[in-house]
Amino acid sequence: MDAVRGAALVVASWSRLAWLPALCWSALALGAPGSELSIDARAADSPTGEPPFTDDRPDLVLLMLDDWGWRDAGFMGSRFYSTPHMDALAREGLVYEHAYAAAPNCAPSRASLLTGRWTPEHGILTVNSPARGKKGTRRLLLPESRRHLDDGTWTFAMALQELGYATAHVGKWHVSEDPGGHGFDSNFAGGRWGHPPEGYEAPHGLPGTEEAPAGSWLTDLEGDAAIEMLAGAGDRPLFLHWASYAVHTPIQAARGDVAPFLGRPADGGQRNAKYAGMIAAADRQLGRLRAAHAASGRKRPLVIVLTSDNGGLAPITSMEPLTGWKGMLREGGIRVPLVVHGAAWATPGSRSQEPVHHLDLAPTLLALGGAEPVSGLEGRDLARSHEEPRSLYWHFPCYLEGRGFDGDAWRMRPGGALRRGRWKLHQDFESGRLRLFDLVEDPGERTDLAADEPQLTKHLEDDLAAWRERVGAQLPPGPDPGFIAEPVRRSR
Ligand SMILES: [Ca+2]
Repeated sequence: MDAVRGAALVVASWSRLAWLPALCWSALALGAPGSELSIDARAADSPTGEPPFTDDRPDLVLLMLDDWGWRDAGFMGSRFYSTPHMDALAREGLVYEHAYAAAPNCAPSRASLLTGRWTPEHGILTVNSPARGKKGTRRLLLPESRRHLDDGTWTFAMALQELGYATAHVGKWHVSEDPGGHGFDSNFAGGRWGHPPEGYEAPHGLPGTEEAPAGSWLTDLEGDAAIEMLAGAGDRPLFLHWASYAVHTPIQAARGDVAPFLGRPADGGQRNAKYAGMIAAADRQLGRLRAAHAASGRKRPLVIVLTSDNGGLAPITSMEPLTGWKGMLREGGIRVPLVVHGAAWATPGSRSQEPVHHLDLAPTLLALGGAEPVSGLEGRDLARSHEEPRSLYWHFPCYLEGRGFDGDAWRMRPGGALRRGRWKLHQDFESGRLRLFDLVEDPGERTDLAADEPQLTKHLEDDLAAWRERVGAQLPPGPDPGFIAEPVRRSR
């Protein structure tokens, strides 16, 4: 990998925010469309002519892999993949075993994480059109789904920027044309693309990789860029949003990364050596970043959050005992790994079964960055203990083609879901059918308890409907008059 370290990475200039003499440490008002969000700094003293960034706030790294499944790491139970650096992070940090993405596919999930908003609030409900699959095969008309966030849409990166953080994006962006419109000072490889358009081996066709030498691999270049961002932050604390292109399709990895997995026995549906090589490459870059931070002389502590934007893609990987995969509201589509490392409250070696959500990351990272609680965000600061139960919601009024669960002709039909405590409710918008699962007893969502628990089912259905009303979620407006016939069911 040394060959790529000398690559001339073109990283956008830090100069725009090299100095923020006018930064006001009190009551920074940050406008967000349709809401009043205000940020107050709490960690730093008022500037008195001294450089304003002499505080001890941590560097914040959010490392999010793409389509990285819930069991795609040793610390999540895989015996096929090899993730020593992630496993060390998990051992030294807090693992949330019931963590959820806001959506079962890329762009809506990412838009929610960045804005702290439910998908109906920012309007990106799926990737591309909600009416996917062949014409004439969809039973319902569908509400509109936005492709991108508008430039200037509030993200918590903007708030961290206002609080004096150097803000850097590395990797896949996918929610607009340019991270620069959403609070990032610098960008490596991010844009509208949902996967590397030219593949993982150079040339990549992504901004910042133009001079990457032949034979270099994108995940390694991301690691180089991340380390460069660290150096570029100077005296300021850094927020690094490292949304790696790995491990999204195309499934490609360097020969040396694949070799250790060739011939390794399959384990619980995990058997793809190239995919294992992609995970190994990402794991190695995490290790490099931690080593670089330790060697950098930076006095700041480092907080790392490690997660994925949605479930893994079958049949490339398996989330067993969870069922379903990327694109579904079944657990395998939305439950993701989540580790918090380096925060005072993230007790080393601890594991939590509390249901948590990517909407929690904006308030959590803002608090670590010195912001007062932000009104208008529904997520919870994970630093605080929360006794009171809450519901988590998903809204996916969309069709997704592809390999469905249990032979279904669709990967996903229009529907919604709710998690509250141990319970998970699914609502199918085509039939109105409700299904209820006890995720503690039945993590694979195989035994429908709706008929056994009618009162609970009705209560959760009402809860989901009230949430839709509150956030302006649109239901399918009616039957599709162009419907002819469903696609043929696939055998499993
Ligand atoms: Ca994804």
